[in-house]
Amino acid sequence: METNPTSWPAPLRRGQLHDQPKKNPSTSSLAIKDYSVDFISQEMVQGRGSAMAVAVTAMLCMMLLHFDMAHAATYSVGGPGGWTFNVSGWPKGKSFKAGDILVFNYSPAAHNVVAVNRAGYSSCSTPRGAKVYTSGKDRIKLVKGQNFFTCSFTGHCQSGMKIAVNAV
Ligand SMILES: [Cu+2]
Repeated sequence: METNPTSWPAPLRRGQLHDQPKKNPSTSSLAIKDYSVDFISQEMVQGRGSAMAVAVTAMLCMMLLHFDMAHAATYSVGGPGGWTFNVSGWPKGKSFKAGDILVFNYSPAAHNVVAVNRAGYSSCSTPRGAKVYTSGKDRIKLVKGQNFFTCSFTGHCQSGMKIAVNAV
């Protein structure tokens, strides 16, 4: 064997890694251990350590973002068109959670937002004591279950200016 006891175990270069255990079978476990330490240090030198740090940071950001989204989402009712006629199909296909915010954008001269119950939604009537919003940029937090909103300007609800949103 050509092992030199005075120089071994010395840090291995990458080219030597596979050969060393075969050359010295009696100390192969020690050689492999040395290999591992050397391998990690080379990874750090080659920048893979920083790549890992970037990956971990990215994952943490995604988790935070995900948490924030799960916490509360904000929706503009009606999309770019805002709160207007024939908006009743807007909630379809979307999933809402309690605590999500609906933003109603509209001209206060032309419309309003009324939080109604199921009967008010169905018959386009305004229950006594219903909360009426008139800012034109109302932000309304969804409660768990069904949330119903209409516009109480004459004929508007009948023209599809109403939404039913189920929040889980
Ligand atoms: Cu209206």
